[in-house]
Amino acid sequence: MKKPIIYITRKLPESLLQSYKEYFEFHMWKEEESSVPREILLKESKMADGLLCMVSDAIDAHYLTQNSQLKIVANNAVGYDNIDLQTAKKNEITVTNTPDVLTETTADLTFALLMATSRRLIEANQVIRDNQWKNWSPYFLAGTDIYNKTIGIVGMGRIGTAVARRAKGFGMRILYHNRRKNPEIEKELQATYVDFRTLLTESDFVVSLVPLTKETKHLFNKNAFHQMKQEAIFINVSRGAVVQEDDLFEALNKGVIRAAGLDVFETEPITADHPYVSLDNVICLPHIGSASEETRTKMIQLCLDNIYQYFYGDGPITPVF
Ligand code: 8YV
Repeated sequence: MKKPIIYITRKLPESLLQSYKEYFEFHMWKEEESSVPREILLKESKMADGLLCMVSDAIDAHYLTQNSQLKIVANNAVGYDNIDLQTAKKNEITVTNTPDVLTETTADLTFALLMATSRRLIEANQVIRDNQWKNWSPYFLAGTDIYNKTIGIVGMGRIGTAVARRAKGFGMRILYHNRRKNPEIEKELQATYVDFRTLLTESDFVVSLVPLTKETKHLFNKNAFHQMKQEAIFINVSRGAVVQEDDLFEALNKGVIRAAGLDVFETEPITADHPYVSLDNVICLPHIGSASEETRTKMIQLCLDNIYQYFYGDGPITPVF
């Protein structure tokens, strides 16, 4: 069998590709700091049998129609809203993602944002850097507690469950809203299923872990923020577009809610002139939910294993469909 050609949209460590080289011919975007431009992606993919891509690559209907010869698209992410699944199906292109391997790492980052927003860690660090630690006063940089508070998790999938386990360890009351109830989690973590409105009104921390779909686009809008407690902290580690960004800006700016910790944005990357950056009560991170060295390596390995199993094994390990 002729070696299948795999196009990879970012520069990956050669060491990870090494053991697959006897099975595949890899073509890879070689620049460390940039993503492959659209026109090059379209051109390079033309001769490929498989694609290993990132969440910021738009694998839309146009791309998949132009490259209908592809057999597999391996997305280096658990989310796959960047891929037009309908067109992939129509062209019989298999799509895979990277569930499980990133669950705990992303839950850690969720909690890091929760702690950093509630205890104002970034502001506090800045005080030292600006040489502004002048004295001690009782409410200097006082944040708000996590212990004994209510967390409301919207999207109780793998990552939501891992966040709930951490919340239990922190002595929090756990509410969740999901497409389906999860009786096991309710039993294990004493989590309570509630409707979306109850979750918004009763939670001190509202955490978004929902995938981006037609139903969840702009789910967190003016109406939602106005239902939250004035002391509520909003955390988003799923997709930027589940939030109506102008509404969140207004809610934070006018004190409708207390603070927000955001790892994702509707259009990425954002720059320092994004309105959020002007606010002290927001922490913005550059989409690093799964960014630990160990997890990023596992994700790439899973993509490569999916591609290997598709061409040489019993089929991909983690297919989306
Ligand atoms: C990205 C993510 O994969 O898995 C997801 O859905 O959003 C992240 O883990 C990561 O930013 C690399 O593209």
